[in-house]
Amino acid sequence: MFETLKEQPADKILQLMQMYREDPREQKIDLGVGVYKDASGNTPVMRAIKAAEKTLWETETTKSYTGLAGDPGFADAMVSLVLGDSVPRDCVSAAATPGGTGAVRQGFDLVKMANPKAKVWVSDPTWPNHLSILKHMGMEFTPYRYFDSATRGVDFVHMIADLTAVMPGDVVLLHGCCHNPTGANLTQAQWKAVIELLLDKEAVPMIDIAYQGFGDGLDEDAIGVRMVAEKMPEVIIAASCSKNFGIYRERTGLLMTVSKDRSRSKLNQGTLNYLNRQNYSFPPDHGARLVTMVLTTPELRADWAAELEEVRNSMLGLRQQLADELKRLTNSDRFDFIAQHRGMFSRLGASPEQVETLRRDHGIYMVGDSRLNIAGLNKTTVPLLAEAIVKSGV
Ligand code: PLP
Ligand code: TYF
Repeated sequence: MFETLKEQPADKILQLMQMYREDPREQKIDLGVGVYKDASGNTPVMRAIKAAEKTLWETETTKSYTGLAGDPGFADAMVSLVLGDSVPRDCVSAAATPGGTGAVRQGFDLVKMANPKAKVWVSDPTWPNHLSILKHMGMEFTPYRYFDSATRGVDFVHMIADLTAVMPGDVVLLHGCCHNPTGANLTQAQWKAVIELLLDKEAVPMIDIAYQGFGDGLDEDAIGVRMVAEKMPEVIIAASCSKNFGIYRERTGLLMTVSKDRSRSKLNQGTLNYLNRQNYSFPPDHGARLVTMVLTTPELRADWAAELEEVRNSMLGLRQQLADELKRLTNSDRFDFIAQHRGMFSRLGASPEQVETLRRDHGIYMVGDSRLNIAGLNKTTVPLLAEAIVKSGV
């Protein structure tokens, strides 16, 4: 049977991680995979998570199964973190999933169950896993224009023009904040216009939020998703705790549905539970429990929020330093977009050849579409990157 299997396309981001590891050069810079790194290049366990882990070790008395949707306390804490008070809690159904990827996958499963004819609209570009999961599931999807390669901002005129073709019941996938891979994000006015369009088209928004707290702040980064939840009758939301709690390998995420018609919440919840059972029964609990402890213990929450602010500000500082350095070297403001982008990523706008030159001649690793992870830099490597960018003719 196995002889029928075909080679599957590799994940380019993970491939790049491997190439970086194998590069023997001492002076090399990893701007590839989206993992936060501090100035020494480490991805630390956050202080509040460590503290919660210690308490958990001391107090946990059982590792018996939770429920199919995971610990209800986790859902409550995360629904509140993501949605604030934009919608009453009883309009929201939620189930813990293995990471944000698990939530995205289950979200697509939910779409397929509810409306097999739904087409999923995805930003061009988007996180490559969105596309590979949709392909694997045999779901129909269409890109909508999103990024203006001249300004490196959102190409809003074309985004709206493309979304005008959305049909009732179609699903429009949006990034909640810190767009991956471009770093270009919708303004509040643009969110409002998208909501009006989707209402008019009777389409269903699905929001992937994987970087809350990495852009403008915890509440600021949730403004879009909260506006959508407040205005739209139905919403699907996939949230990841990997980045903002620094618990990548614990695989912690939450899939939420919002139905303004509360009488649907029970059925939605049952469907989310059912989907978990079909795929893995009970979702992982360790990371979810840590997140719940951090969010519900005031001292831990305050310390976590403070550390997240340090992380966010360090990335903003690096963005500004890189934009300033490039301004100095090129005598132009054409790289100012780096300081305006938000989150871990910016799409530089370099050609594949230039990305290759940066890797070959300068040991600088960024994804082939010229996405760079700002957190892979530090004060010393910013000038090296800026010089290499200019030398490579970007
Ligand atoms: N969605 C986006 C846009 C991402 O960039 C990521 C990557 O980390 C995820 C979802 C899911 O992350 P994870 O499965 O590690 O929680
Ligand atoms: O885009 C990124 O780099 C992150 C991490 O298959 C990631 O979202 C990369 C590839 C992958 C899963 C997560």
